[in-house]
Amino acid sequence: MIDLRSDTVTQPTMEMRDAMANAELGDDVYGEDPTINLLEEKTAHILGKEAAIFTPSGTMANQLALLAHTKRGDEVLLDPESHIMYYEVGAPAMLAGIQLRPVQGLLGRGAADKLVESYRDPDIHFPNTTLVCLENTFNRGGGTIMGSDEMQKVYKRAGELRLLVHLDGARIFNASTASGCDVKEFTQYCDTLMFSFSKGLCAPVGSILAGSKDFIDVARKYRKALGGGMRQGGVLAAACIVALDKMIERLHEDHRNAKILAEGLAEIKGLKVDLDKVQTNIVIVDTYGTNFESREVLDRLFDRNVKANAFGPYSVRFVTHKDISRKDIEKALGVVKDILD
Ligand code: TLP
Repeated sequence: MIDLRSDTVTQPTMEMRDAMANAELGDDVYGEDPTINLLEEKTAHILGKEAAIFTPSGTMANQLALLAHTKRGDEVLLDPESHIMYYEVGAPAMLAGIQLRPVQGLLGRGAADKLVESYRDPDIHFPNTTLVCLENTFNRGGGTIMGSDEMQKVYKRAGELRLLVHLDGARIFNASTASGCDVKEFTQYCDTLMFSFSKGLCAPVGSILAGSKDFIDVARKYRKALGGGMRQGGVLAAACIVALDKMIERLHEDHRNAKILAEGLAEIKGLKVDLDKVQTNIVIVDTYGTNFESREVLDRLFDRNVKANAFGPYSVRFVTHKDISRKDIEKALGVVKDILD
C-alpha cells in the first residue's frame, strides 16, 4: 500500500525503537522522567523559548495553549481553515469556553492588515479579544509557508493591539527546512508554539508546547487536568529526541517528492494543481474537471493500493513522508493516470 493520506502514518525508525527500549525513565507527574526533562529542555532551546511541555498530541498542545492564554468568553482570531478551527472537534468551545472568530487571509500575504481590519476596540457589546493563532505550514492551505516577514508584521501589530500570538507549528520544521533557515527565524515571532514529532519527523507519538516559564507552568496544570500526565512517558520522548537529532534534515526529500508528484498530477487531464502552493510535503488536487468526486477518486485509488485523503467534495490531499520513496511516487502517478483515463 502506498499511503499518502498523511505524514502522521510514518513508522518509527529502528534507532527510535532502540532509544525507546533503552530510555531512562521516571514518573513525569513528579517531574522525574529524565528523558522527558531532557526533551523539554532541548526543544525549548532549539525553539528559543524559556520552557516547553511534552504532550500526547498536537491537538492537546493547541488546546492547552488556548486554556492557558484565555479566560472563558474571550475571543480568539484565526483563519477559518486553520486546524484549530477546522479539525479540533470544537474543543475551544468545549474546554476553554471561548469564541473563535474566523479571519480569512490571516495566513497569507497582507495578514497583518487583515488582523487590524478584524480587530474590534473594547466595547460593552464585544468579547475581549486576547489571542491570535497562526499556522505554519498551513495544512489546508496546501502546506504553504507563512514567511517570517509576514509573521513579524502580524506579531508587531498583535503586540500593538495587546494580543498574544500562538503558532500551530505542527510542521514548522518543514517550513524552516524548505526556507533554508533556522527555526528561530519563525519562532521569534510568536509568544507560544506547538509542533509535532509524530508527523514528518516520524516519532510514534508526541508534540511539544513551548513558551515562557510561567505560561508552561499554567499549561502543565491544565495538561494534568485533561489526563495528559504521562508517568514513564520517557519511552515516547526517547523517540522524539531521535526525531529532533536525525529527522529534520531529511524533510528535503519529502519536499522534492511532493514537487515531482504535483508536477505529474498537473499533467493529468482534468486535474488542477496550484504548483506555486506546493512548497513543502503537501499536494492538494482539484478533481472537478475529471467529473469524479474526491470520494470516487479515493475508492478507485484504494482498489489499486494507493491511499489519499478527501479535502473537500472535489479536493484530494496527498502527503509525502519518510515511508514514501521516489518509486512510490512514480507508481502512484501511474495509478492516478490509469483510474482517470
Ligand atoms: N493534522 C492531521 C489531521 O488532523 C488533519 C493531518 O493528517 O494533517 N495542527 C496541524 C496543522 C495539523 O496538521 C495537525 C494534524 C494537528 C495540529 C493535530 O495534531 P495531532 O494529530 O497530533 O493531534
